[in-house]
Amino acid sequence: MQFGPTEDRCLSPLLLPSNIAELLRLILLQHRKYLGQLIIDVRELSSRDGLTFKQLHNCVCRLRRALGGMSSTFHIDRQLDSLLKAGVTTCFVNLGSDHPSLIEAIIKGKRERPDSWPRIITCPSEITAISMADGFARVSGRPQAVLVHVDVGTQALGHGIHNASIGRVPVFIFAGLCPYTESGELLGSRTEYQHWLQEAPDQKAIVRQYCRYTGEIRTGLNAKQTIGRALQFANSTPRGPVYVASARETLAEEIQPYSLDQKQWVPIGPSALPDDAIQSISTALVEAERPLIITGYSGRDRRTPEVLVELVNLVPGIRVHDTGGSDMCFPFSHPASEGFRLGFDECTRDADVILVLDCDVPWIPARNPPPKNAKIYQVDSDPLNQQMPVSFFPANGRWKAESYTSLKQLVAYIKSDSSLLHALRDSKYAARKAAQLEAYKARLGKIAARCRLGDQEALDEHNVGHLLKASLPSSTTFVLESITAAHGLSDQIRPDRPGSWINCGSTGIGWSNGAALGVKMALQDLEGPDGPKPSLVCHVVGDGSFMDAAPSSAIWVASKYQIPVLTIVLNNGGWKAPRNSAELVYPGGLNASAGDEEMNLSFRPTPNYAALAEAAAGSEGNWVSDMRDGTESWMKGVRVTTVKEFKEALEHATSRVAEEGKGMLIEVQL
Ligand SMILES: Cc1ncc(C[n+]2csc(CCOP(=O)(O)OP(=O)(O)O)c2C)c(N)n1
Ligand SMILES: [Mg+2]
Repeated sequence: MQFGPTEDRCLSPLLLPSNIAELLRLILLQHRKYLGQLIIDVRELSSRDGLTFKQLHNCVCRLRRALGGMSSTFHIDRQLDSLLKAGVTTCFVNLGSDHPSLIEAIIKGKRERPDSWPRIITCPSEITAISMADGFARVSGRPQAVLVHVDVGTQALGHGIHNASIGRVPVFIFAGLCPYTESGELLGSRTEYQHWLQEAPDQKAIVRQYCRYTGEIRTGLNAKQTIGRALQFANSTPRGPVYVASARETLAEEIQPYSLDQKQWVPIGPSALPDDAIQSISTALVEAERPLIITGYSGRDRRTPEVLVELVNLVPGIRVHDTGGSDMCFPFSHPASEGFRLGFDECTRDADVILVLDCDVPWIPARNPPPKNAKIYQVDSDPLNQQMPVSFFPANGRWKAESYTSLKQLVAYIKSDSSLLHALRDSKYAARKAAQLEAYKARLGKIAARCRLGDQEALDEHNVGHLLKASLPSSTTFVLESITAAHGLSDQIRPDRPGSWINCGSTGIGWSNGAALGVKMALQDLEGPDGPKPSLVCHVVGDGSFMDAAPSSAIWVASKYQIPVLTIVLNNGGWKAPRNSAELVYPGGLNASAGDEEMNLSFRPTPNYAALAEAAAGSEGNWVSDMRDGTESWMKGVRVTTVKEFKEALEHATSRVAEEGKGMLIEVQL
């Protein structure tokens, strides 16, 4: 064996067995192009039995050090670097035996460049990790990274991946793959029992049908390109989750540092309506007798509600109905607002022209279909609902275009078309506007009448919504997962400000436990240390939803990383939604006379959610029911049953959460 002068010094004391020799030969072959003058005859290496893996590993490490002149670097290190350059600032991690190189890289990054290294958030449950990344992206528009452990961690993402996919949220997910070498052939090779047990035949298939892209990094040499491509898919409409996997040997591979020009790795730019579509939609809306716009996700782009208002103001009488409740798409305070109903509202029944704007389910065909002769136009980033096998909504015209760009086009066209402007001067438009205002006032009156606000009144979604609106600052951001209480809460909270109302928009319950934290983190980033006063995040969640997705994991994360959120748990004794579903299919069936217990919908006796929050956050166990007890635990849990108690709790919450930056959970017993 011959080495150059430096290497020789490092390796000469070693005696190596032949199997190590083979391993070294492979490593050196891998790096031959960097070594130049290095000449090796591995067959000359001596053999010695009984060398432990650790000793073997030490040999390899010494050899690596001997090759230090290569200035190589763990590719995983570059991978995190690549994410950073692509705008990923936070990694939500649930680590395992596939991640040693990642852990090394995390330590290295934290030590060497603590100020420019991604925040790494430890998430005891994967559903917390993906939901936090989901909530973060709904505010920032940027995907964050979720790192999970092989097949089991991928499966534990559970319904979080459905939520990101249906809810059109970009999330970058990375999972390790089992090592593909068994006997120490490469660094990263199998070292533990589970490495034989965690190799699913096709790990990516677990999530493929929910992802915009699934890929594998097979060599560190193009890791950045694979990540760049995945992020392009995540960020191109319809946005959604992407999944990249890589085996341990690949993650341990050493490569020459390289970088990509991020400016050349951009997603697809916004798409606009063609001229004929602009003309058809504009003309149809102006000429309609009962025009209706139905939306679901358009408010995700915070600029869109304002343009939608502009369009509606141009054509008096248009009504706007929000079906998804995913974002604040149109301000509730505008008389054209029909409010939020999950696909079921009577306003669809008499419309003669409908513009469906970024919406998956504009109506329920069996319950509130529009008239057969209604003219329907659809503008959506995914007009065919590509991942939904059955979705037969009719439309006279469909375009794959962005709602913000399209609305701007429609507004500009109407403003510049003299015949449309002339038509709009007809007195019927002013009359429609006046009638709309009257109908709106009558509706507000009905909504107000539903509240019972006496001190000793019991709580329901109406007075809870009313008190939230009345007591919390107007800058509050609501993150809601309130299921059967959602409509009532929306009527009372009446969201107006873009971004102030964030609802899942998909269906896997428990999303909000992590999402509310992600929302808060993203808002804090936007606000910055010298920015405006931090806005309060109020998380309102049904008891069933809360329990479904590792609440203790989310609360622990909130407490560890000091992410202050006000959580309101609506304790109505369990699930109400399945009762409604049963009644829709079997009105007057057995369900009509059955109690919750008989239907297996009851959580009674219910958990003590207030105590659960304190326990999960790690307080000392001195839980005291008086919320003003002055204890110093970061998380405070209280239970309320009357209007008076809830009012007092909210008063306390405003200073505790918004000003002191501490956590609080109010369990509302309905
Ligand atoms: C992961 C998941 N499991 C089950 C369901 C079915 N599901 C929809 S709503 C609901 C009840 C939610 O309970 P809660 O949050 O208490 O709301 P409530 O029905 O009481 O208003 C259930 C079980 C679902 N959508 N997602
Ligand atoms: Mg419930």
